Amino acid sequence: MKQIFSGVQPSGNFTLGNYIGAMKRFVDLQDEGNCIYSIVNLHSLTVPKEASELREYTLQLAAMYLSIGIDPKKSILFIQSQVPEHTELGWLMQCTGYIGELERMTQYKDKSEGKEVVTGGLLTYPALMAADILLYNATHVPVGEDQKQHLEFTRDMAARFNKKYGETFVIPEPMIQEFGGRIMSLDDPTKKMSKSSPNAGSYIALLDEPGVIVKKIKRAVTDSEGTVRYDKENKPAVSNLLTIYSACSGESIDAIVARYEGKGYGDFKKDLAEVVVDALTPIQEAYKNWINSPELTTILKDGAERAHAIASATMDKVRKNMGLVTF
Ligand code: AQP
Repeated sequence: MKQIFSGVQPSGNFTLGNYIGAMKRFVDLQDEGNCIYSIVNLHSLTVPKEASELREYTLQLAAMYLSIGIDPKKSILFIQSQVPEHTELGWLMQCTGYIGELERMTQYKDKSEGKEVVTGGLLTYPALMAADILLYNATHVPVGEDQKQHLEFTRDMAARFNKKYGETFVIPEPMIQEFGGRIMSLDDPTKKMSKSSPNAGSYIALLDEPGVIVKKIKRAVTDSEGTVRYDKENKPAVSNLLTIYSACSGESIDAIVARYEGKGYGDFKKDLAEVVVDALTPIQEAYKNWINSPELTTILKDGAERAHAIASATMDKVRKNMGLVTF
């Protein structure tokens, strides 16, 4: 049986990139194994936030998980900071990893570039992520392509720890989709679609109104060729739009390309907007109910208890193997 773990940061504006690259898949995986999904609020602190903002985004993400179809009867849904073993193992992972390894992470380089102030947490983020995954003996971790390097780091940490202290951790496998593993910005197909982008036109937020989605897709960059075809290298913008179309409609790229033969980008974009709106409307409807539901906190409390039971058993083993005295 697969043991599946993944997390999303509550940094607001969850995007179509988060959804297509990772969250959409979380739903189907509920029938393939034991799923544990986290709202990784401690990771969000690597870029400083207002307390009120973090609180709001945390509950929004919980509502979003439930709105896309995460079933709390099948899966464990919890807030990372409510299970203190994450920070404890996070520290032990910092002491297992090397500074050089952390400094090589492209996400650290990208997010620290040009910043006046960079938190220590931004550098050690992958150690906390390794802890998140290893605490639950995860065999599989569904993530977008941008997390591939962090997953490699997690695997290295698990192997290094096992070698030094004896068999303790399961070595997890990344689950990265070939199509949709990296959804690109609408205004620049060389950058990934990111919820913290200062330009709201570069991403589609899952809660964007239909009119906003239509506008954003209309303004999305394409190229001067005028032909709808998939060619990631020479036509990255159009290929990205085709990937979004395919992920939202369930149709193959070939079938979509065939439909737009001889037609221009205008028709394609108009239909794409419709397809995206159709995919997001049921999520947005469900969200309106979940965000105001008193059940939300009950689900998160129950999730934290169930997560804690697994995490504390792992930590007992870790402390014993590492020589951290317990009485
Ligand atoms: N553009 C993307 N394409 C495919 N997958 C993506 N993911 C993120 N962006 C894309 C995947 O979404 C999951 C949750 O991401 P996260 O919230 O943990 O943070 P992130 O990877 O740093 O994503 P963002 O949207 O860019 O957030 P900010 O702007 O806050 O840093 C992950 O599995 C991720 O791979």
